[in-house]
Amino acid sequence: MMPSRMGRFRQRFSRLVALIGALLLLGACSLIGIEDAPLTTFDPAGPFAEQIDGLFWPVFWIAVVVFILVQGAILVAIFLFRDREGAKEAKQLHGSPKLEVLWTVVPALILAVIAVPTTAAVFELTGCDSDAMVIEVIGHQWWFEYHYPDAGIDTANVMVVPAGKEICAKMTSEDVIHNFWIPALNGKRYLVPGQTTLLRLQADEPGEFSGACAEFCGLSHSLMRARVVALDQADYDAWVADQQKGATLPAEGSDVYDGYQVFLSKGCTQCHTARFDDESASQIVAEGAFGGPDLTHFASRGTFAGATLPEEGETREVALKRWLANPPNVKPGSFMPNLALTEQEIDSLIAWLESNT
Ligand code: HEC
Ligand SMILES: [Cu+2]
Repeated sequence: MMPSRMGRFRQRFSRLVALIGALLLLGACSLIGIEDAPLTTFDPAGPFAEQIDGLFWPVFWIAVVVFILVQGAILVAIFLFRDREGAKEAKQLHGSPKLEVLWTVVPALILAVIAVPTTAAVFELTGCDSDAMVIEVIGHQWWFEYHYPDAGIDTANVMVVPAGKEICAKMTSEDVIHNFWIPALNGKRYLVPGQTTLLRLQADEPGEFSGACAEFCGLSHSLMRARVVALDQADYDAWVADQQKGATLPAEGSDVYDGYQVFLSKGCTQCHTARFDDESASQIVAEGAFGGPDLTHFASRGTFAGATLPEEGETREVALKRWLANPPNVKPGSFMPNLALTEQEIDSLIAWLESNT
């Protein structure tokens, strides 16, 4: 006999539900399979991320218990009171004040208990210790700038920190709202134009930690990433000493010198600062003026263009060629324009940029 229209609909519907269920299950498995998930929150590397992790698990297990109790009660009710031959009619009732009070009060109590450590954590994670080391974080479309007020360092894309020390990130934005997020070190926090927001960060051990802008901020939002590199104290001190120096002014006649000349003549200095050991040669973009990353120590940074380049498997040279040839092609909407450089100019520029260690 052909199944009725209703029967066919039911069959299709239950197949669809099964398919969606299977896809969700597979999706969950694939997350478990990612060994090297750079934005995982389950791999805290310091006390602040640990505090969040420490909140997540108890709340998760409370939710699991509630889920099992509620789903179990539904299954038991379905089984015990199913329609079958000779079953008595169940007791018919309307409302049960006792039960209703119970299932209102119990969840309210659970939520109240969870709210206490959660609310405390929200304040603790965003208020800095008074002796923490300050790094100013400035959001730009689409890269993060880092300013070290005590050391007088200005850098971009890679925030270098001493391991085992608390950092107080004092954050703001030059354009739209951004959000700074390094999952291994703390939760997310907004960067708001005209305001200063605080976020404490600490990595217990030396290492590299990935992050991203976590608030939609325009065309290349997905290409606004961040990286924190934690060094032990001696390496950190050496890094600071290095960054405080100016770049070496290239000697005339070298390939590096040609690149430096391109930098001077192609309008790069309108947006990019480069400080030199001979200070009279330094090209400085005024603080607060529109511009791009400081290029004085460009080659000391493991990544550039909003911590997106070079891509995996790509050399710095290839990535730089792509970038200098047409920035908006690499990052849609980029405020670094296509400057119509020749291949020769690009090669020279790369030689100069990569000499700025
Ligand atoms: C109108 C301003 C402007 C001009 C002119 C300009 N740039 Fe840029 N540049 C930027 C901005 C903004 C960024 C950051 C783009 C991003 O990551 O989204 C950038 C990024 C870069 C980067 C990557 C730096 C890093 O650490 O991420 C390099 C290298 C660079 N520019 C070199 C040059 C050179 C060389 C010239 C001249 C040929 C030049 N720029 C001209 C605005 C400019
Ligand atoms: Cu952003």
